[in-house]
Amino acid sequence: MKRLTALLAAALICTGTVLATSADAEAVSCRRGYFCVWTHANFDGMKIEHSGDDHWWEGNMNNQDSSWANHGVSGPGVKDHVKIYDGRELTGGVTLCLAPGQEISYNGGANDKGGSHTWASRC
Ligand SMILES: [Ca+2]
Repeated sequence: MKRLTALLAAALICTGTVLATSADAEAVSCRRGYFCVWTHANFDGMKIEHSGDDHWWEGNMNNQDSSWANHGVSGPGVKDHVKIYDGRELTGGVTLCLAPGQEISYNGGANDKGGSHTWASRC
């Protein structure tokens, strides 16, 4: 049953990715207006929700991030993209940049690398 649920969740996530440009089609559990990070792929494990910047990810998320969702709300002049940096204090280069509505279930290049993030106007 757990496997079936996981498959179903994966299918929903795929659908959500396709429809990511429309704000009402968000599939993963992450509050509107928030950037969410999970310690495991496929939006599993521990989750942290951020409404603002965090330039110092705590030890239980630092270099543990494996999936990400940007549920930021767009608007004129709003910083609705999220840049994740390799190191804390926005150092070490950007490992990922998420557009509003974007959900990433896994990324090998960015996996377990993040140390801080900031909202930005663009990638
Ligand atoms: Ca991880």
